[in-house]
Amino acid sequence: MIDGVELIQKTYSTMKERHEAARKAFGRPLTLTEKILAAHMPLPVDEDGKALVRKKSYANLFPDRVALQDATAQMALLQFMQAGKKEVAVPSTVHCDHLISAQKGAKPDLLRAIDENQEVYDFLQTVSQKYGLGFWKPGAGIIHQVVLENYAFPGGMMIGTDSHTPNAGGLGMVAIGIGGADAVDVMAGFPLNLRWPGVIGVKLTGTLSGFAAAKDVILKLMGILTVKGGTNHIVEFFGPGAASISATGKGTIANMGAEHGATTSVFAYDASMERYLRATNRGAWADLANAHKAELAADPEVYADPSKFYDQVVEIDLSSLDPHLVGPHTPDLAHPVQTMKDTVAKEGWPAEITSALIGSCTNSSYEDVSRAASLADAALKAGLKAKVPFLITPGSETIHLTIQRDGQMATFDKAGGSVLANACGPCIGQWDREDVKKGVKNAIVTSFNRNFRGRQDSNPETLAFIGSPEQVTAMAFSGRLDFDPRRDSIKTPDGKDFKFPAPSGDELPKQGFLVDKDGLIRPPADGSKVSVAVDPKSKRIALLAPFTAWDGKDITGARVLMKAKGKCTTDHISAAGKWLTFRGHLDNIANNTFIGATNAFSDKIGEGKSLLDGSTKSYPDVARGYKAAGVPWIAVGDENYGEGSSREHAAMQPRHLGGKAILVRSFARIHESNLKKQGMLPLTFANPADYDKVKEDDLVDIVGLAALAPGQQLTVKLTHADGTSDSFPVNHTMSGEQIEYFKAGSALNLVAKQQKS
Ligand code: MIC
Ligand code: SF4
Repeated sequence: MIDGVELIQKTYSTMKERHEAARKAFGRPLTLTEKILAAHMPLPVDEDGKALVRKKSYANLFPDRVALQDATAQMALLQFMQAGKKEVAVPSTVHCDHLISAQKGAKPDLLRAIDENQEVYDFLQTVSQKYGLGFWKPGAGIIHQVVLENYAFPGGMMIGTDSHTPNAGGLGMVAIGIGGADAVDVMAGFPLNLRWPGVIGVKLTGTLSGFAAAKDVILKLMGILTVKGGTNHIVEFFGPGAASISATGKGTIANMGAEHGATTSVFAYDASMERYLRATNRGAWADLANAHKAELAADPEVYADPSKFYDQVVEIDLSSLDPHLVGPHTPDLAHPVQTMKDTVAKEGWPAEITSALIGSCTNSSYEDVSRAASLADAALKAGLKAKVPFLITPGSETIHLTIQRDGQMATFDKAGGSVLANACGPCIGQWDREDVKKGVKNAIVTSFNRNFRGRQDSNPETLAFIGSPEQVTAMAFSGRLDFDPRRDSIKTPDGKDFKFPAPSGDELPKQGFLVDKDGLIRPPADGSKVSVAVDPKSKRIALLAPFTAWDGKDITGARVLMKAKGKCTTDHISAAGKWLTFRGHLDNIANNTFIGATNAFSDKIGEGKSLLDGSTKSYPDVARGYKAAGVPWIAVGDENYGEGSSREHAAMQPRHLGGKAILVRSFARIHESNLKKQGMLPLTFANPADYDKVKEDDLVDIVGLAALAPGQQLTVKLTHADGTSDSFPVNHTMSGEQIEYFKAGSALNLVAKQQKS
């Protein structure tokens, strides 16, 4: 299997010719998105020269790489084992980052994680060895940072079983977050079947200065696009301002694009990417990219008249951009920091913060850490220390070693900060928080990307706000949620007023990176002798049994297990935190199904009524009761259902517990695709107001399945408890192939069937 510079050469070798074909097919100049996608599909025209792809139709794409993180890799690789392949068809890596929880600091936390998760790490390592995947050990770093440092390249395409895979867009790659079953397709040599995206152009003008950081670009954009504004679009950044942002800053912007729902975000190749490639020992890649500059940007006509080629154009002037905070509970509630004083008072939010956390996959570059450390250093020199717990998560061992050498770590240490393991830790709820009890209202600030209720510390009363590492660091010293470092000062121990200077720091280390040499275990040339041990009694890993195929009939007499009110993210459907333990064991993790969802009939969280006996129980218990009694059920949701994570558990668990369909106002992209893969029917109300017709005691029929076809509506019939009924049309977006998944019981059943025949 080719990798490294040869892989790039291969991709670049046919790029020009494919772009030309795509230009002909579309009959116009191309955006960067279209160029990269066209370079990763069989020629984008049919024999008559007609375009094979149209907006909203599905394209077959062949990504260059696959990356999996430990919490999603378990289920993905369990499925891959069923696909009957000898080895992965494209270069793939596994990264151990999500299962390390933050308790006492980097070293002890890592040792404890290795001990506690031994069984899972052993499983992932042996599967990797057997099927030819690279295995990045726990402690090596967070998937997206490691990918940026080692694998991402301009004009490339990758997929990752994590929603923040778009981070690699900072290096000009189309990097898409997907569920495990989609990754299995690509690792098995099949294409990624992707809905052809629209393209949103974001023009950046001016340059960042003072406290404004790359993070503020995406925080501002979140306020504009909201959590669903990017859905089924790729966001393409361009303009003079784009070139002024470092490659890792671009990574931050692309990473958090997951929060507005975009398929991914991407930047054109420029000097900042060249600098980053050279600093990470990939000079030969930069030389290749330099030789293909025109192919690694949109056609000039697009930049000359953006509104003609992009579906939507947003303009952000970096010179007048204010530092922002977003939150609480949703990443699209954007506040310029100077407005926080009034907003905090008006909303009754706690004015004091209880913790400040920087780092994570989104913001842990050398530049981020250096700029944050410059503020900590200035505060230290004025005699100040962090007022609240100040936690720092480096993104990779390479960053960790480098900031240890260059002194930023010592600065954080002196300021009272704690450097955690190179892992997800508090960002995914792996935070053993002892300072604030559950149920106590409090505010925290992070430089992460997610702030759903309960996400970091499982406390629904924690109000989490997101800002740049610079803003969060300044707040760690002031201790206040309404602190604007450009305006406010802090009293020093000797009674003076200390005002932060503007942050400063090197984009890249002057002495180069201290590279982590031990993080990766490469697979042997022939892994066929490696045996993958799964203890049948294990509580953490269980081999999968295939889901049952469709019985050819309409669904009749189904119950409404759950009707969600408001936000129902993947965290609400399949919680993380302590539940990460069971990511390789479908039946055990199913015990968290919908425990975070708000019941639209009672406003209670995580519980509903069983129509078998009228009792109120936790959703998983109600579902198990229905399954045992042979009663089918559906779940109902509102807008952007399944927002957030790529975890396919949120689709597999309902399926495992006997669910037949998920009926909502709208879906988040990855989750909708995961449902299709697992043989669940993802349906949307043709008329959104019909959501209100669904009652707790209804019997539900889904009619028309025998004629299921792309674009064809189905009918939902509700029989209410009082004998009256309602019936309305529902939509689906399944392609012909995806309908076959439903019929076979799952996509994997189909692959296994094809493999046998
Ligand atoms: C997240 O940030 O929510 C996660 C945890 O990284 C998820 C993946 C998971 O649930 O394991 C994601 O973003 O896809
Ligand atoms: Fe890990 Fe958080 Fe990044 Fe997800 S968003 S990959 S949990 S650091």
